Amino acid sequence: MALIEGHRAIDAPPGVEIWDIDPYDPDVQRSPSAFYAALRAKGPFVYLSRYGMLACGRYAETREVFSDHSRFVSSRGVGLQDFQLDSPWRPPSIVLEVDPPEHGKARRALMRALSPKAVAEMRDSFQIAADALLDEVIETPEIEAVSALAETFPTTVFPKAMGLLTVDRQVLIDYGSMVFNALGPDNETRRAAMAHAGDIVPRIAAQCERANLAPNGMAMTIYKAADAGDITEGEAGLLVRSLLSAGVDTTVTGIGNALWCLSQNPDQFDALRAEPSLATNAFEETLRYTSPVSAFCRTANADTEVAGVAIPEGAKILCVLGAANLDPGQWENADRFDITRKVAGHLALGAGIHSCVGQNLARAEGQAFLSALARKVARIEPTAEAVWRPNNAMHPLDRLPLRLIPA
Ligand code: OVM
Repeated sequence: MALIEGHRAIDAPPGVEIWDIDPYDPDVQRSPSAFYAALRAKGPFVYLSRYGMLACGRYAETREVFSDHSRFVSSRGVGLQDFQLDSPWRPPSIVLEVDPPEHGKARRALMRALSPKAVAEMRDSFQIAADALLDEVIETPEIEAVSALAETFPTTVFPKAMGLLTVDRQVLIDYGSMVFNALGPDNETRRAAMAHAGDIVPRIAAQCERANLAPNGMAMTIYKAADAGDITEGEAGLLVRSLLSAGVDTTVTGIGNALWCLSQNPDQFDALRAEPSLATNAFEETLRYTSPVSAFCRTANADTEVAGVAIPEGAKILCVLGAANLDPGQWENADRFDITRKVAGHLALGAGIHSCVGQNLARAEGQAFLSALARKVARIEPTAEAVWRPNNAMHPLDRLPLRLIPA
């Protein structure tokens, strides 16, 4: 049995085009739209010969595979490794990398911590922080917006919302990079992210401990579920680890990508300025248009079929959310960034039982940030080309040079 990147290579199913592209090639990752379009054009699935696996990028099949948790499981890993055949770099997440029925208990504990009510209580402080950050940044009109805004805002508000007492912003960002890049093959990008594991992993573990959490933060709500007997103390620690894994790089990327979208589409920024309440939908459209989480895998747990394609047990399927979110069969003027469009149904936050459990919190951050931007900035001008950062599961910016003209 041939293992490739920790999973069993399947043969190409009949009728599926064989494609030798590497979706994890840094050039593809920096500018993925041609890959997305070709993937959709080739059929409901392609066979990635380099990895002995399938990929999908049309909306219907991507949604079907991604949300059918009984046929396409998460417990065998949502990256290239099959956890039945190869051991992951860290103990598996008890919410991301697990199936029902175990999944439900962890998911419910997180849902309570991240409830609409809990998020609503944070909104005013997010808005104050966003307004203050923009007031400060706008003093120096020429900025590199990834570090000045996209990284700064979430790493200011998220640790406070969680109640982290010992915060190191860079450790949070670097750990997120490890978690997402680990989902790809053992390439240069993954190795670079993993190089710092020795320092970062123990520091993240410390940040997850009860003793290092404020009594009134969202993270402590998880430990309260342990006190109530709903989960164990060890499970509480792992769920706080999930919050730190999924809560920082995702929102950093969402906010950076929103700034990129608005800087590239001044008419849309004008529309936002004219109606700051469009901030919520502008953030949502950014999610559709740029898919901060660009692709996760599922694993077929038994022989099955989708769109007439035979999928064997053990097959890894790369679900390219970024391609589905730009499918012209699903979206009118799919490749236009339009902050007024009906954007419901996009797959940027997943679909089904594993859909992003932090989405209320992420949206609250995005909305506060874009609302501040709409009120405090008159114009956003690119001062140099944006540079995208290769990543094995996300589509983040590396550098975004901008000039912000005050309102
Ligand atoms: C986790 C987690 C959850 C969602 C995304 C993610 C790959 C990690 O539970 O650790 O990033």
